[in-house]
Amino acid sequence: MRLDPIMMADRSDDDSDTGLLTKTKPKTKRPPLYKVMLLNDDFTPMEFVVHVLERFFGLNHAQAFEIMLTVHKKGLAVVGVFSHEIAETKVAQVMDYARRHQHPLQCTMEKEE
Ligand code: TYC
Repeated sequence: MRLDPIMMADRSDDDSDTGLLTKTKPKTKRPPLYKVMLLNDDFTPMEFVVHVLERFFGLNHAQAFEIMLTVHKKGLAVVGVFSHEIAETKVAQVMDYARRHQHPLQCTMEKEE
């Protein structure tokens, strides 16, 4: 049964003329993710950084130590990937905790491409 022309105007995936499928993909874009990074400095004690990684990122001691060493050697490392809201919270928690303990530790976030 053919649909009348008035109905056709509303059908973006109509294939009744050629038999070729021209369906348009429904756009359901996933929200972007954000990398949370720790930056190296010369003053924050290694044990403090390990503690921060355990406390705020749920890493075990070995994982935390390994990431701390990567930051120490390379200058920075991604410590986790989160939604915008969670990433913002992690950054704020780390920055506040470091400030309260008078360490210059820096934590930042960046959109994952
Ligand atoms: N470089 C610091 C030191 O030698 C340790 C350190 C590691 C500091 C990681 C910050 O994000 C950091 N005490």
